[in-house]
Amino acid sequence: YLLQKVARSILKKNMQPGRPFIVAVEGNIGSGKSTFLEYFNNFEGVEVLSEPVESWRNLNGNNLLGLMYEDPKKWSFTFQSYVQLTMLQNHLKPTKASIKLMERSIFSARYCFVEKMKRDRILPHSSAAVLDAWFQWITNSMNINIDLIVYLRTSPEIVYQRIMERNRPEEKLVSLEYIQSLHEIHEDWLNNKCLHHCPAPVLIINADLDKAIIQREYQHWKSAILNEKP
Ligand code: DCP
Repeated sequence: YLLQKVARSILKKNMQPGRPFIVAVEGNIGSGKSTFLEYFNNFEGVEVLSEPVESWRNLNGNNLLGLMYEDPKKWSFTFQSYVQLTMLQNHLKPTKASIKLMERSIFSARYCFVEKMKRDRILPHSSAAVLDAWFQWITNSMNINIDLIVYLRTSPEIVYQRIMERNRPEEKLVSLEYIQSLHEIHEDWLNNKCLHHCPAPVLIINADLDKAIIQREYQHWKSAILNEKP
């Protein structure tokens, strides 16, 4: 009877027994989130959920990412509404793996990108209020658990260079100013902790390091990221 009572109270607190350890990887555009995920995808018991950029580029033939960069005032609300939906789908996706590794989260969509669009008045108050109402309802009424945030911390100049080199057609319109300001917002949220609520402890990794040597850094933090017991 006592065991049943404990189990019930655990379930009530959304701490489902046996649920995976959930890690969200965050960082500026071009900070190396995909490379990080590729590295950790090789370990047993890890399920990687990449960001659904491809579906943002093709929703029934509509390139929402491209539209958002071409005419931000017209399309940012549409784009961020869809991002919020696809992020929620990733958060709620069941897994049998013991570690669920997610690229970004519903939180960075709201606290970094929507935040930036609000500050720049790209999103009018009315549209931001609708996105916020959805965000508040989702995060208050659903199990959006995150156990660890890995923050790939970079310098804006370095990621800007990488973005220019990878040459995604939609991102041709991204400016260094935009990247600098997104950097400050990530910093305030995850490093200075003075902006919005932080949903999990944060592990900061120096992601300015070159692709060839950053694996050493990943190796160094592997046991913390994969929640391995000593
Ligand atoms: N984006 C956005 N709003 C969001 C999430 C992403 O405008 N809520 C945009 C910014 C980029 C593209 O989507 O143009 C992908 O951004 P990410 O930083 O999420 O992914 P990257 O592919 O840049 O990651 P990395 O290079 O770190 O692997």
